[in-house]
Amino acid sequence: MKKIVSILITMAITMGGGPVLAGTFGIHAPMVRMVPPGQTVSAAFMILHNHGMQERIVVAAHSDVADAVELHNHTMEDGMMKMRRVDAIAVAGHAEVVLKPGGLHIMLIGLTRSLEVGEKVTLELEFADGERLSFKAPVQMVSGAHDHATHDH
Ligand SMILES: [Cu+2]
Repeated sequence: MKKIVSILITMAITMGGGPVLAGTFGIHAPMVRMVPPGQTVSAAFMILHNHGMQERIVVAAHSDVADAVELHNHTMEDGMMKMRRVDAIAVAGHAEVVLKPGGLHIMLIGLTRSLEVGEKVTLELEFADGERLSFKAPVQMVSGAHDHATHDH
């Protein structure tokens, strides 16, 4: 019996992410920033939680609400907050990476329709091993700095 268990574990490791992914990679508190009608750019935030031992690398994100979906980060350059595209977001084993305003985020460029507070937008993360993880993120008012954000005052 012990032998069978160890064979199964070996198989799971050899298969890479496989069906194990959904069980070992969690997406917490996902949200899409509400933007006024007519604004064509928004962003998505969430906490990526890798419950597994192996590092997981997000290489792309997808959604049908935007023409282009990019992984972005904010960095300070000459005292100015600049947003730039990143190739990947790596989440080490048993670690969390927070996507939040002013930091890492998923950029939704060229919204294909207007957003409504409370609606759920389908997002998909694509990992380096080709695995894809689909989930729903509610549209919310999000405070905090972002280049494309509107300000209330
Ligand atoms: Cu951005």
